[in-house]
Amino acid sequence: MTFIVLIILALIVIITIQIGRISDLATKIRGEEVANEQQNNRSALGLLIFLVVFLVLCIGSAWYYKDVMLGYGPLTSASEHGFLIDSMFNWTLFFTGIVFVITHIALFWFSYKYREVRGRKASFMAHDTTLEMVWTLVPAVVMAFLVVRGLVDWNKIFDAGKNGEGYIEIGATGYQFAWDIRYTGADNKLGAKDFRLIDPATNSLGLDWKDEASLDDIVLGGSDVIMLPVDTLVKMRVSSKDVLHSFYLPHFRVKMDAVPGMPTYFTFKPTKTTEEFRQELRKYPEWNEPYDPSDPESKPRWKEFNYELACAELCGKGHYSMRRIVKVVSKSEYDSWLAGQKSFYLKNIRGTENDPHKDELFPFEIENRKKELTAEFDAKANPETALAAGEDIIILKHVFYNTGSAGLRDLSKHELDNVVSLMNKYPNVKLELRGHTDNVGDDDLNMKLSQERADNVYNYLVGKGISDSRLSAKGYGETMPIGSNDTAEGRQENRRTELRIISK
Ligand SMILES: [Cu+2]
Repeated sequence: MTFIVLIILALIVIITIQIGRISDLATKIRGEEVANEQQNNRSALGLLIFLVVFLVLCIGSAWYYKDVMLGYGPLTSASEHGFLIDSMFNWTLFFTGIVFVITHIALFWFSYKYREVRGRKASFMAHDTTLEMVWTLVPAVVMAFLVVRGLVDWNKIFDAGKNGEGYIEIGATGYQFAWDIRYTGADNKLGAKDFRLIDPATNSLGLDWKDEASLDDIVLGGSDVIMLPVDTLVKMRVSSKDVLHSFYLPHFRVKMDAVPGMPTYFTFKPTKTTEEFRQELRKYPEWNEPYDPSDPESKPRWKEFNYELACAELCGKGHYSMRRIVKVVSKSEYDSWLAGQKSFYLKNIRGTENDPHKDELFPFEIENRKKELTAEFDAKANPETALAAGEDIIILKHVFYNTGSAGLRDLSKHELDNVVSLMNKYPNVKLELRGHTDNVGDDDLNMKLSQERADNVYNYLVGKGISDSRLSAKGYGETMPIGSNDTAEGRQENRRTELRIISK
C-alpha cells in the first residue's frame, strides 16, 4: 500500500516537472507576456472555482453533521440554563458565519477581479473615513452585543439558587484518574475536609470526622452511577487533589475546571430524566441503528444512551477512565435511592481506631439499639414462645467496661436502662447475668474479671430498682467462647456480657 502511494507521489512530481518544462518551452515560442496573461486568467478562475466548492463543502458538511453537534437535532440541552448557552453559541455562530462567508467571497473575488491585466494600473487611496468607520464600528457593536449577552447569561446561571430556591449540594473531587462523588446526606450540608487528613487507605477525601456535617456524607464507589433528581437545582462543588481536571457534563452544558487548592462550583438544573432523553433520541433514525454495529440484533442506540461525566482536561495517561455515567431520575426515585445509601463514616470509620467519636454513641445509634434490644427481648421474654437451647441468651452489645477492669463505662447505661424498663415490662422474667472474656491472660484472673463485670451489671440493675430475687450474676471467664480466640474480631466477640432468661 505504502509502495503504491510512493509511486503515485513520484509520478505526480515527474508530471509537474514535465508540465513546467513544456510551459517554459511554450513561453519561449509565444512570447512571455501572452503566456503570463493566460496563466493569470487560469489562476484567477481556479480561485473562483475553489471558493464555490469550499463554501458548498463547508455549509454542506455543517448541515450533514448537525445532528451530532450539541444544541442541534437530538442533542438539545438537558438542563435549564443549557438553552441560554446554546442560544449564545447560535448568536456567535450567526455573526461569525456572516463574517466567514463575506471575507471568503471578498478574498477570492478580489483575487479574480484584480488579477493582472495588461495596461491596467492599481489606483491609490490614502484614506477613507467612511470605510474606517464601517470596519471599526460594525465589529465593535457586534462584539459589545456578544459580550453583554454573555455576561447577562453568565450572571443568570450563577445567580441560580441565590433567590432562596432550594438546591442540593454534591461534591466532585478529581484525581488521577477518577472522581470522588460526595452527597450531603440528610443535613443537606457537605462536611468540612482538610488535605492534611487525607489517607489513601481510609479517607481519600480528607473528610473531617469532627465536623458533624461530615458524618452523614455519602461517597460513591468508583463505578457507581451518579444519580441526579430531575427539576432540582444542583450545586456542584468541584475540586481536585492533584493536577488540573475539568468537570464536564456535555448534555447539561456544564463545564468547570477542577483546580487543586481552589474550590469552584457550578449550579444547574437537569430538566429531562435519562428515560425522557432516550425517548427524544428515539425519533431519529440514526439512534435506531444497532448499538453494536457488528451485531444487528443488539439493542438500538437510543436504549443504550446515558448522560456522562467526562474529564475535559488532558490530565494524564488514564484520563479516559474518568468517565462516569450520570443518571437523572424522578425526585421520588432519587430520594429512595439516597435513603438506601450508607454514609462513608458509618460504613468505613465508625468504631475503628480512626473514629474520633468511638467513645460516644450518637442519638440515632441509641435509638436503633433500643429498638433492636426491645424486639429481641419481646420475642424471647414472651411466655408463649418456647425457647430452644441457646435461644434464651441475649447479648448486651452496648455494655462497655474500662480496659482490663470491671468498671462499667458511662455509655453502658443506655443499654442497661433499656434492660430495666424491659424487666419492668415483663415482671415474671428472671435473668442470669453472664460475664465472658477472651483467652488472653491468666485463666483465674479472667474468671475473676468476668465475675466482677457480671456483678457490676447486677449492682447497676438492682440500683435501678430491679428486685435482687430476679437476678443472679456469674462469671464464666474464657470457658464459653463464641468466636475464634485466634483473631482480633473473634476475641472481641468473646469478651461479652449476656442475659440468660431463666424463667418467664
Ligand atoms: Cu482528569
